[in-house]
Amino acid sequence: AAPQTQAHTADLATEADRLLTGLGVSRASYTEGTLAVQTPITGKIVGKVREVSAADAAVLIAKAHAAFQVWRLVPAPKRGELVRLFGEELRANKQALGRLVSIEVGKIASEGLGEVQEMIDICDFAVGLSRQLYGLTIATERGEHRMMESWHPLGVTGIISAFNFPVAVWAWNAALALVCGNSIVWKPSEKTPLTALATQALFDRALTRFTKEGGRAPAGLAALLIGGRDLGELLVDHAKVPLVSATGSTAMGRAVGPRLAKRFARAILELGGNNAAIVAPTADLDLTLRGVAFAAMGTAGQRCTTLRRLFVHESVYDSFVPRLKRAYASVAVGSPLEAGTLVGPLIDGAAYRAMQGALEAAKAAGAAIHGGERIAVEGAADAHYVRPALVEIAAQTGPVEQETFAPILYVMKYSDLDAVLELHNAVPQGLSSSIFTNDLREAETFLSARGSDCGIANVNIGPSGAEIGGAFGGEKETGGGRESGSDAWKAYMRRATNTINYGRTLPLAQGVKFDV
Ligand code: UN1
Repeated sequence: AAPQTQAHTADLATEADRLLTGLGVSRASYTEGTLAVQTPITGKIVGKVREVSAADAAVLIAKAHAAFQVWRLVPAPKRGELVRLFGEELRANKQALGRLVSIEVGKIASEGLGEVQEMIDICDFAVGLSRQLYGLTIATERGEHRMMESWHPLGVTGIISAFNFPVAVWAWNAALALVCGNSIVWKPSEKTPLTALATQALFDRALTRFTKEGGRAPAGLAALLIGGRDLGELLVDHAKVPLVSATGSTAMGRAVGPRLAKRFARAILELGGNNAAIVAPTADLDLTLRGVAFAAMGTAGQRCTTLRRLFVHESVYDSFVPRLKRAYASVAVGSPLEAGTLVGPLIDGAAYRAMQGALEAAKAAGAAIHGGERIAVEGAADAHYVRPALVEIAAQTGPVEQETFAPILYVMKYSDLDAVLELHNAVPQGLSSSIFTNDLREAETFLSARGSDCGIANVNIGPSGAEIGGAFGGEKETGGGRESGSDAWKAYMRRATNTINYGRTLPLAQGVKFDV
C-alpha cells in the first residue's frame, strides 16, 4: 500500500500560518505577495510571499551601510550580546522554526530541529568569539618599535543562501558577521522565503530586547531581500558590499565569483560537492553501514555534503554492498512529518527530473541501478518522493563526476589504496570526504598531503553532518570559501598591520638611509 501523508495541503497551510504568526511574522507578508511557496510534502502552495522591489533593495543596502558605520564602533563583546539574545530566541522557538523548516523544505523532524540547533550552536560560538577577535604582535627589526595586527569590521556582508539549509547557513554567516562588526543583507533562496521571514522576525525580537537593555543597534543592521535572482545580482554588484558569502551550485558560483572579482570585492563561495567515502578492508562494517546510510540518504540526498561516491574494497564488497542494498530497499520514504520516516521528498519536480536524467545516463554507461523510482504518497500527487538509488557502476565517468542534488549513491569497487585516492580526487569538486578503516596507515594517509584533497576529510564518520566548531568549506569547484568555526571569522574582517615607533629616532626598514 502507498504510504500516506496525513498532512494534507490545507492542514499544512494552516499550520504554516499558525507557526509564522507565532514566530512574529505579519500575515500580509506571506499571504498577499507574488512569490508562491510550495511545500515539497504535498507539492501544493502554502504561501504567497511579498517580494522586495529592486528600488527598495537598493535602499535597504544603503541603510545597511549606514548601520555598519555605527555598529563597527560598538565594542565586540557588546555586539556578541545581540547574538546571545538571538540564540535565546532560537532556543525558545526551536520547535516552531524546526517544524517550519520541515514544512518548507521537507526535512524529517530531527533534521528540521537539527538545523535550528546548528543556528544555536553558531550563536554560542560567535558570542565567545566576540571576546576572542585577536591580532598578533610581531617582532620588528627596529628598536623601540612595535608591530601588530588589528582586525577591523569590514562592511555590509551579503549572504546568499540555498534552499537545503534555508536558515542554518545564513546563521553561520550572520552570527560571525555581526560580532565582527558588520551589517548583513540576506538574499535567501526563492524556494524558502517563509523560514527566512521567520528567522528575520526572531532576529528583530532579539534586536528589540537588545535595545531595551540599553544596547546600540542601528536601524537597518540586518536586512532581508525576498525575491528573484535580480536581487542577488544587485547585492553582488553593489559598491557598498565588500563581501558576499554565497552558498549554492557551482553554476551560481561561476556567475557570482567573477562579478565580485571585477570590483575586487571578497567572496566566500560554498558551492557543489561530490563527496566520496572509501570502505577499506578493515572497516567496521556495522558502523560503516550506518555512516553511509545517513550520509547518502539523509536529507533525501540534498546536502552539499551528501555522500555521492562510494569506493568499496574488493575484499569486503560482497559482504558490504548487499547489506547496503537492503538498507536502500527498506528505508522509510514518506512524509517527513510522520514518525519513522527517514527520507522525505525532493524539493521539486526539477530535482526529480535531474535525478532521473542522471540515472538514465548511468544506465547508458552500463550501471546496475537499485531504487530511484518515484513513490506515490497518498494526498501528495504533486510531490516528488523517490526511493534512494544505489548505482553499481564500473568506472567514474559521466554522471558520477557531477553533483546531482538527489539521493543517488554511485558504488565502485577498488583494490589498491593509491589508485583509489587518485580516483577520489579526480572529480572537479572538493568539499567533503571520508575513509572507513581501522588501519592507522590508511587513515593517516587519507588525511595527509597526498590523501583527500577536500576541505573536510573524516575517518570512520560519513562526509555530512559537520559540527560548527570547524571551518566549513571546500576546494576546487566547491569554491574555496570557509565559513562557521575555527578562524573563518577572519574573512569577515579587514586586517591592518600597524607599526608604532615609540623612540626618538626614525630608523628605516631594510637599512635604507634617507637623511634630509
Ligand atoms: C549544506 O548542505 O549546504 O555538514 C550545509 C553538514 C551540515 C551543513 C551542510 N552541517 O552536512
